Amino acid sequence: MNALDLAVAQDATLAEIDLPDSVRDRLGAQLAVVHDPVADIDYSMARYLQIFAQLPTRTLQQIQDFGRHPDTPGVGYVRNAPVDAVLPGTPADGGPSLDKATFVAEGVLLGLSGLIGEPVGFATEKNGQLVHDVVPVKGGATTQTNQGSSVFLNFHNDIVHDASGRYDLASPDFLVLSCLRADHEGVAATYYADARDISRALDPATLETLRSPRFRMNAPGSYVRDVAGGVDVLSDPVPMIAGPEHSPEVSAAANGVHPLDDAARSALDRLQGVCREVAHEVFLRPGEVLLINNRKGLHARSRFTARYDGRDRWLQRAYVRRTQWDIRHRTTPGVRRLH
Ligand SMILES: O=C(O)CCC(=O)C(=O)O
Ligand SMILES: [Fe+2]
Repeated sequence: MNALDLAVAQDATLAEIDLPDSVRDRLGAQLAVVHDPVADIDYSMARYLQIFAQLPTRTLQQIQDFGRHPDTPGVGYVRNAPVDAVLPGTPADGGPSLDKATFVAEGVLLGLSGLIGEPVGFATEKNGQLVHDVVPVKGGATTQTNQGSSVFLNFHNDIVHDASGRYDLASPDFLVLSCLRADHEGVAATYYADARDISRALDPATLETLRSPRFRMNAPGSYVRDVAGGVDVLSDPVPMIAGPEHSPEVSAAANGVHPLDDAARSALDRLQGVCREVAHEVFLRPGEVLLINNRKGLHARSRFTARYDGRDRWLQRAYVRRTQWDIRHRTTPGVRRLH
């Protein structure tokens, strides 16, 4: 079903983390008795830290290294995490689910998030929630958003509109995607293209163009729709790839990148092509989690068929910052973690 012919995983940019059954069961038993974590999130994060501290030391280190070092992989694939004993229907309309009786999935999502940074919410994304439901939504099936299903969601990173004119500054350092339910056919793939692999695969002239400030990012679809009345809000001209050759940062808006000239337009097309060539491909299943570095690489999603029958694909997502200090100008008074 999948039309993409993608390279086999290159281990330097993908970290594979398999939890032993005994660890899964121990985590699952402890997470099953934690109530809705969002009600007292700082307490819950402390509790999750205690629980996840029981991971095998090397696994714990691998996840911490993923969060703290520039030279570690851009994507981490965690398998065999515990799941909720009973899973209600996939929420409609982008969530949230009101029927979840246990919070094991939330614990896995936020517990892993806490090992690499701090989960944060953005007022213009999923109402500022800390736990996002990524589910297909009928009205959004063909959009370049997390609601889509019938179109390929192009390689992008999750950016945040900011009054500074730079949308990469306030954006999450990481996103964590945890699978609660796969799509009906099991064909939905998530892709990750690391900027190091992208840079190696590009010809020098294209790379130089992508490294020059000849692109304007459109603000996220939710911002354009809910705040800007449907009118595009473009960033200042920025490069798409920046930083030292050994640790490049890449940024591409899902809601459209506006190239400033013809060379920039071709470079942008080439970037999407190269991403497909170098990307890691993951078919997320329940109990599997992707830790995605939102600066080291771009992610994408294949098409899949949604039925809107309460059994569609369901991911939970968290946005994670290493620190909230640099985005304190956006803080909502009295509501910590909301920007
Ligand atoms: O559905 C996926 O696999 C990825 C969706 C996505 O890009 C996101 O949630 O930010
Ligand atoms: Fe995304």
